[in-house]
Amino acid sequence: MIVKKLSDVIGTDREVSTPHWTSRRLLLRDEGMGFSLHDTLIRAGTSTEMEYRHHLEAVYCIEGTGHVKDLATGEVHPLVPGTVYALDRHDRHVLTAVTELRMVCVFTPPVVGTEVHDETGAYPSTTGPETRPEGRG
Ligand code: 9YT
Repeated sequence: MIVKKLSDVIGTDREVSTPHWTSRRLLLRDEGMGFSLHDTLIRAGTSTEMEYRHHLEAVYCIEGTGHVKDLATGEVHPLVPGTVYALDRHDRHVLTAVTELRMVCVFTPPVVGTEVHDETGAYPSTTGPETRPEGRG
């Protein structure tokens, strides 16, 4: 059994920050669960366009308010604590934090650890030939 706390991750290389968010990566590929689990803070006032073409992601809002826009349909979904969205079609979307959002994020396949967004808003594939986690965040 793996047991750890958020405080075990903060201040380590499992805490990954960009100008828009800080992702505390509790479970990664190396833990062997088949998914990764992140406790992520999205900074108030930011909007981030993303498209995880190599991953599926579920995002559960536990603190804060904001909205997520589905760029395929134009629909805007409000986010309040207790709301989950799941990018089951690798959906291109814009996440906006009105106040700081705290989100529990699950990725499959799991992220390796240091990924930030590339210029398309994706994390690199860890199952194909393109395996180096790098990008602009
Ligand atoms: C909700 C979201 O996608 N935020 C960007 C950061 C990412 N989910 C992560 O690695 O925690």
